[in-house]
Amino acid sequence: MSSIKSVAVIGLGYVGLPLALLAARKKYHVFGIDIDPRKMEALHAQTSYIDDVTDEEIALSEVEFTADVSTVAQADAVIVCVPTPVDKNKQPDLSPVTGAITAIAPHIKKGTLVVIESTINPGVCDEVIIPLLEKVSGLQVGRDIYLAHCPERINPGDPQWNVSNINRVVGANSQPELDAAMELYSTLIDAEIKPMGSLKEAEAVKVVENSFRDINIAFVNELAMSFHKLGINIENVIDGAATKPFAFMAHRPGAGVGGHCIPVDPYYLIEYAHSYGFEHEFLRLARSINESMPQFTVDLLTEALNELATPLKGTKVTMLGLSYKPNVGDDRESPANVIRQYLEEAEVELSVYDPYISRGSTVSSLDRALDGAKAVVIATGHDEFKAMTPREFFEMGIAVVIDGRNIFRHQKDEFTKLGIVYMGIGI
Ligand code: SAJ
Repeated sequence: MSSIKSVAVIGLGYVGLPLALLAARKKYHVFGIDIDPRKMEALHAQTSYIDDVTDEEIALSEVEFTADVSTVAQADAVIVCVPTPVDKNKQPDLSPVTGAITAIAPHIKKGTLVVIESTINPGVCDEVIIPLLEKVSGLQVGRDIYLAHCPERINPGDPQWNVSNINRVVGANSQPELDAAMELYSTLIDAEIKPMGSLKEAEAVKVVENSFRDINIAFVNELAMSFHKLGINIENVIDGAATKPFAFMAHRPGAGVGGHCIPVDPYYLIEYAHSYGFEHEFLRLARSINESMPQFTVDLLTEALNELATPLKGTKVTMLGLSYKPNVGDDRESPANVIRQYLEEAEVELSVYDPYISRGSTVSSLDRALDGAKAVVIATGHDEFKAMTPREFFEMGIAVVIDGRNIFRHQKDEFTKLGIVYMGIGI
């Protein structure tokens, strides 16, 4: 394997674009490839479409942005960063990955290192990617071309952790392939690069770390629904448990689990193990608990309006937030979309506002969103919402606040004193 001087990054989303820019800063000759014409148009206009990437970074970068996949022929390494969503039946959808492999395979040259960063379940490299790569390229993986897996770990909106400083794992099926990938990533990432024993081990790391998060969130969500009936404040209890300096990791209850990773990755492992005859009952149960939280949130609204002898139907309700996490504009798998669907089915008079997602909002400001509303459902904990006070809700005539992210957990009594029916998730 010749030393790597040029890198092609396929897929310029929240994973691939920061990676391409990083590789260019590390003085690799970088081709940034994406088939989406809108991305190409934005990049050539030096305009960022990723929250964590500035226009200036694009303008200053040496990356050659192109939609022409054949440019991979000029690259010593090709890194695949395309999405791996699940379909509506929660089945893993590998078509973006197989599409990318099919597109690059006819053009990659002998000696190329191919790295998959997309999140894939154990077995996809061995059972899907290698056969496809060899069939379409006519080259033999492990001999003519090398394959490694380095699962992405981007955390959108995180001010501390970014593509350059997050520890990574790298897996391959032979020492020369592992060495080549370790050499590449050790020049890109200023953090620990841990070699894994195989492609499968590296694939398993990502789905395990994100399933770990999903089951821990499900744990506190189940406690929240239990404690709602028991009259115990789950957030205070978690604060108490978190004083234990070891063997406890605080997670927080909420209106549900969204995003591109956490609600998706467990299904990769669930489905793969199922195909080999093992049922991940625990992972499935955690998924079903987390997927029940939007309904629990709407049930709280019904319960609160009942206290005012007010039906859901016809009531002016404002949902604040569409994004799956605070202070970013990303509603993929967002629980807010499920809450919205339930509220529309209940025929409430619905306003929706998310400062980061105008396309899904029905109004363009917080004031307009709250104007005339009787009830508010907080689905995302954006800072703009947190900045409000109970008195402001009162002065706007709001009678019910359902706090799906417990952002006002410390002002619960203040709401009550103002005569507002306030309910959070387990508090
Ligand atoms: N959530 C809870 N309770 C929690 C934590 C999260 O309900 O205690 C919800 C959030 O509201 C959100 C969803 O879960 O809807 C996912 O939240 P997240 O903080 O995990 O956000 P992500 O999807 O951006 O997760 C990323 C992941 N990074 C990668 O997969 C590469 C995840 O592995 C990280 O653990 C996470 O960032 C992080 O630590 O912030």
